[in-house]
Parts: sequence; C-alpha cells; structure tokens
Amino acid sequence: MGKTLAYKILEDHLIDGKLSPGEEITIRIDQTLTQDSTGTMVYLQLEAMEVDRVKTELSVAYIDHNTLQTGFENADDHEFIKSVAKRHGVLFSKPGNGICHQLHLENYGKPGKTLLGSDSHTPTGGGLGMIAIGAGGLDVAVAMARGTYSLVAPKVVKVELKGSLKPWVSAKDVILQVLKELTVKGGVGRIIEYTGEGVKSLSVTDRATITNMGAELGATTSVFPSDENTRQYLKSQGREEAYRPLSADEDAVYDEELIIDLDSLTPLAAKPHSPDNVDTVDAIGEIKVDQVAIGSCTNSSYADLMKVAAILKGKKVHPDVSLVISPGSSRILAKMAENGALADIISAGARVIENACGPCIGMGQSPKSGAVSLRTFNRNFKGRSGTLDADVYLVSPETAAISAVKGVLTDGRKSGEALPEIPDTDFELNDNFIVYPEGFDKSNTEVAMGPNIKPFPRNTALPETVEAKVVLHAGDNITTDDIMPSDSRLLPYRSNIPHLSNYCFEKIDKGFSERCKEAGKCAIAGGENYGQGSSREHAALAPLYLGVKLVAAKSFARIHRSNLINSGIMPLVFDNPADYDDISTGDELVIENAPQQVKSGTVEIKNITTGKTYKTVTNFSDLEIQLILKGGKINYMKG
Ligand code: MIC
Ligand code: SF4
Repeated sequence: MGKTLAYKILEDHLIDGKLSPGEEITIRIDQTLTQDSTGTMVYLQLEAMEVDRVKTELSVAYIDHNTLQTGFENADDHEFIKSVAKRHGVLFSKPGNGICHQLHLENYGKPGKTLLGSDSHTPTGGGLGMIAIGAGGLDVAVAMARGTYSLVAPKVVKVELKGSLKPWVSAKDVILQVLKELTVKGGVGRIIEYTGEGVKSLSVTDRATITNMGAELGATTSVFPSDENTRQYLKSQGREEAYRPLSADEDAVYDEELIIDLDSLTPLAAKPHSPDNVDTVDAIGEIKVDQVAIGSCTNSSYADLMKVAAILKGKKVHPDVSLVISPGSSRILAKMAENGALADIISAGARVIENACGPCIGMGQSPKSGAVSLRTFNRNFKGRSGTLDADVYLVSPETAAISAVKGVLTDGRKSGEALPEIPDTDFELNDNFIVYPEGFDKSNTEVAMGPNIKPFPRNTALPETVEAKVVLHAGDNITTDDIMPSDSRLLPYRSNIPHLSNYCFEKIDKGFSERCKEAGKCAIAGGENYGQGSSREHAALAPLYLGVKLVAAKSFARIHRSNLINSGIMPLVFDNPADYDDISTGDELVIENAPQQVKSGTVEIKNITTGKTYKTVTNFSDLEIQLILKGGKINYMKG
C-alpha cells in the first residue's frame, strides 16, 4: 500500500508508538522556532527544566510580535529571550528581521525535516515539504530539551489541485476555498496533503500561504511535495543544498479527499468574523473600504509584495483608504528598496511599517470605529484588529492592492488591468540580524529578568474530589483571542500571568476574572471547537491562575486542548452534547474519585445545583492521563 508524504516524513522521525491514525506517537523534532509573545513562557519553562544545550539540530528564537515598545516591558522580554537563547544554544533573530514563519522559510526550513513552533502558523513550513506543527510553549520547550514531541497520529486528507490559477486569483483564494468547504474545525485531527497537477503551478511561497492558513482549519499541519519549484526557491535563498525531492507514493491511500479546481476559482474573501465565512468578491459587491493592510505570515513574501507594487505603480491610493504594508522580512524589504518597488509603493501613498506581525495581532494600525478593513492576514476574529466594531475581510494581496486604489472591494478581473509576472530573484545572504549562540553558555551568560517577568503558575496534583463552580457558559468556536485577548495594551504582559489574568475573557465577558476570584475553584462549559485559533498557552495559564479546574465542552481545538492538559486542567467532552444546555453559570459541579475516573476514560460530573449527572469522555492518551494526575507537564517532568 502506497504511503502519503506526511506519513513518510513521520515514519522517518518515529521514536515510539504505532503510526496509525488515532494512536499516540512520539517523533523526533529536528528544528524548533519560537516567537516573543509565546516565547517568554517557553524560555521560562526551558530554564525550569535545568537543561544545558538544546537537543534539536536547530532552534531559533524570533522577535516579531511585541515590537511596539511603548514601555520597558517588551524590550525586557526581548532581552530575556536573547539571554536564555545564548545560554542554551538557540539562534536569536533581532526585532526588525521580520516575521518568524517567513524568516524560517527563507533561512532554515528544509524538505523532509520536522519543525515544532510555539505559534499556530508554524505549518507555513509545509510549503517546503516539512512536517511543521504549531504547539503550546511547554511542548516546544520540551522539544528543545529532549528533541521529541508526542502527538496523536492524524488522519491524512488529500487535497487534489486541478488545473492552474487564472490572473487575479492566487494562493490565498485556494486556501479560502478549502476553508469554505472544510470550515474552521474541518481539519482537526488531520494533516492536509496537497497533490495533483496544480501543485506545479504554485511557487513555494504560494504553497506556504496555503499551509500557513491550514491552521485556520484546525489541522495538525499541511504539506506540499518538494519538487523543482522547491529547488528553485531554496536556490534563490542561497541554500540549494537543502533541497531533496519528496512526494507521496503514486498509489498512496488517504483517509479523505477533496478536489479543488484551480481553473474555476475566482477572487474570494472571508467575511467578518471568521476565516471560513467565505464568499466570492463578486458576490460581496463593491463595499466601501476604509483600511487595507497587506502583510502577515500569510501574505508578505517577495512575490506577494512585488505584485502589490506593480498594481500600485503610478497610481494613487484612494483618498478614503489608509493602506498599510508590513513586509515579511528584512531581506524582502532590502530587495524592494534596491529594485525600486518600495518607491512605487510609497509614492502611491502607502504607509510602510516595520517587518513584523504588527496590525495582524493588533500591535498598532487598529482601524477607525465601524471601519471596513481588508487584510491579507489569516484571522478576522471579532476585535482582533483592536477595534471591536470593525469589519475585517481576509483577501489576497492582489485584491487588497486594487481595492486600495479603487476605494471599494474590487474583483481585479474586472479592473481591466493586466498583472505582471514576477521574475525569480536571487537574494543575498545577510545574517546581520542574527545573534549566534557560539561562545555562550550557562556559565558566562546570566538570565536577564526584567521586573515585569513573573514566574508561570503551577498546578497541583489532581485531588480525589474536584469541586468547581461554573463561571462561564461559552458558545461554539470560542477562540483563544476570546479567552486571552491580545493587543498592544495586553501583549506587553505576556510574561506576567497574574496581571494578564485580569483580562481573561474580557472582550466577551467583563466580569469573568472577578467571578473566578470569588468562586476560587472554577469550571467552564463550552460548545464546539472550544479554543480554536492561536497557540498561546496563556489561554490555559491565565485560567489556571484564576482557579479553573476543568472545561467541559462539546469538542476542543487541538493545540488548546494540549495546553489545558499541560497545565493540569481537564478538557472533558460531553458524551451527550445536550448536557451543555443543562448547565448554567453559577452551578456547583463535583467530580468524585477524580483520579480513578480520569484513568478509566470517562468522567461523571455531578451538577449539585440541578441534581443532574453528565457523562463526559476524556480521550486522554496514557501520557495525558499522567499529566492530568500530576497537575501538568512541568510537575510530571520534575517527577
Ligand atoms: C496569533 O496569530 O494569534 C499569534 C499571536 O501569532 C499566536 C500566538 C500568540 O498568541 O502569541 C498564534 O497564532 O499562535
Ligand atoms: Fe504574526 Fe499574525 Fe502570523 Fe500570528 S498570524 S504569527 S500575529 S503575522
């Protein structure tokens, strides 16, 4: 029986377990990446593990999220991360170098390797034929300390790409179409593997746009074959030696299949407030646009920005539109400065901002009240832009640029303009933004602890009886942005959980943290796909700090579920989804013989207030049972 590419790479890295969907496996991790908004926790945890050098082939610490330095906090975090990176043999990428995923693709990604990153968009590396997985910070710290990662082997979905894209239709439209068909939870427990003749027509950066936004499907990761386009991309980055051809066997057997016809795709947009709320630009119509933001780890490659420059050249950004562009990397920006494209963009009236996540994570450039903002990013959750009543639409760079000129959402095919081909370009190697750890270790480098950096909260072992009061009855598709909001005001506190926890759930429920403090021991009831979105473990650590003992939901998103378990908080799935409706805020819940029940795979929750009993299933692996019993991963590792 032929093998899928995903399973070939996993098999190559298998250390323990049976490689079959649903089974727990442990794989070797070749590379890790961290970024600063999750990285402070990762490096606090790495320090707590008392290891010396990292066990991976390569680990890189990027600074790209919290680059707005309105006080000492973010700069202190950068310094802290730099110091721990030096102590443990991790490369440090200075702020200004660019966005972690774009930089990793350019500089370090290699076909056939495994990459674990403390950011949900780590699957960007799948564009290069890697198995690149996003995880909670603690899992990434363990991967650095031990060189391994445990996960449940996913199913593999074949997405066959037929034909080739037409002008004004791009990779972003491909992934928006997949999102439309599979939805934000359609990828949970799955790897999305792209095949078919259409693959050849996509460059590595096109592929990376698609695998990047596979995160929005809830998928474990997404992967493309490694072929001549891969060789060409690596060559352009001065790394041709990293190339190796990789593909699935001709007769590979997949668990599920989807066909996307590239020929018939048209420009698409994800409407507010979910990446799977997709429609054609044509059907949405020419709505007036106030802001256009181009960049992010999804769409800030050289080719993307050169297309934007070509569309803007010699034109004027519409008087009512604010156009903001954040390039993906210093290398791209330098090249565009050299070849004149940057001048074309600036002359048209665009604001060019730092090479960083920026507006994507609400770090500046929040739109005006009630604005329509078109963004080439990957998430349009309500409030994520920093403006609660803004309507954010996710579009391709082509659609964004032409709409910025016209002032209304525009289907480029109707603009009558031709799009130029972007020729391949070779980049000069430049590592001036990289601090290498050579010559540094624990003996000659102190940990630089700013006053805002506080220890992370630790749980205690699971007691015999768990008592908890329901503090929130949340709906479906609760995002980690809902649980632990992020914006320029809160991101500086990513290394200060006690402070951050005051803002837990604040965008959807202002009284949440106060209610937790009063209750002491708390429970949350959730709907489907609880915890989708970002990998931030703060969405588990802040509830842990506030006394949350369990979350009972209809279903969970993968990374958040792991983060809860790593924190010793029980994610329990209602056996009968209707039980969710029986629970109300304020109900008193009890779980008796908790350790025994956790080991057995089903847990009964008694609702003292209503007198009802709910059966929940745990789906815990053997390791996860241990983590819950010990009160989290750090306790487990410390014995
Ligand atoms: C995001 O896009 O939400 C982030 C910010 O990159 C997160 C990580 C975080 O919350 O810090 C992610 O996607 O994992
Ligand atoms: Fe940064 Fe946005 Fe990408 Fe997250 S999604 S890594 S915030 S650019």
